[in-house]
Amino acid sequence: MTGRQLITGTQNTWCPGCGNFSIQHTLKNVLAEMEQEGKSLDDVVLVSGIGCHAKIADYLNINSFYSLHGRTIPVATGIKLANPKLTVICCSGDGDSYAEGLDHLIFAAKRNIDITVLIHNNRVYGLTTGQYTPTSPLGFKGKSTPAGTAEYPFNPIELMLASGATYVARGYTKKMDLLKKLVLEGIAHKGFAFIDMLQICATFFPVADYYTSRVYELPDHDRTDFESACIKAREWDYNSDARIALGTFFERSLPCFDDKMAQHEINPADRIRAIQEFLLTRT
Ligand SMILES: Cc1ncc(C[n+]2csc(CCOP(=O)(O)OP(=O)(O)O)c2C)c(N)n1
Ligand SMILES: [Mg+2]
Repeated sequence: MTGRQLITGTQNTWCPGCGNFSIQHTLKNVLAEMEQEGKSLDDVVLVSGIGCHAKIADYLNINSFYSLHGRTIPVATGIKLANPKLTVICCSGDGDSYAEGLDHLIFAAKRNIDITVLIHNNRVYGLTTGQYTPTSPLGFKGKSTPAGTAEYPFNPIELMLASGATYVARGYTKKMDLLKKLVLEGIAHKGFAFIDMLQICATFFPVADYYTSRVYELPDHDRTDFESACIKAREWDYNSDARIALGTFFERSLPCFDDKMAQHEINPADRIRAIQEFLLTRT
């Protein structure tokens, strides 16, 4: 199907001013560009978790799988392994993949599965009305922490570098041109691509002024230099008042998990025989 209307007619329930609108329109533009360059959108799958971010699966007219909270990445991994020719994009939340699904994020990076993970990082549980997440700043006052969190946030860029991700970037929803460039790069990257997208939650964490006054694009950064990526990643720790670097921190080329698994492919009849033998030896 070509030239399709990419935004669905489903009633949109995001709050006015929500950063998810920028992400939706960025993805729309990315998909349109991919199609113009000859890619069939029938070969693209979007996987979402559960949260405000996840509603994007209802609002974009492409193949999608609305999964469980915290299970975006294992579903995406299964889809990629079952049909490696698909382009698999995850739209996940900071609650979704930095809290309940964190182990999946780390292992997907470690395996270098060829999927693109976009984190709608509004630094709060939006859908469940404002509880803190692993990236909420120290002292964040929300529904579950009325006196402010007693925990420091972690730094997902640093975490992904340490976990072996082969493409690591950070975008911001109010810099849509850069966001589009990063998403296109992440999808083109062969291997695990991770993009932390700083996003405003208009209702529970409306910090546009904070971000807008601090963000800058990484100038003359050598993305193949791991040490320099780590230094840049530590510049802003998701809590300090430092400037916030946007762009690609790191990229390298390594063999992908899905390619390696495809080499172990066995034919379906042999697979069923192996399963039956396995079960018979255990009864
Ligand atoms: C297995 C499971 N655990 C917890 C929940 C409750 N729950 C639904 S959405 C959500 C938080 C969503 O936060 P985030 O992933 O940051 O998405 P946002 O709403 O901020 O976009 C939680 C805890 C659930 N639905 N399922
Ligand atoms: Mg969130």
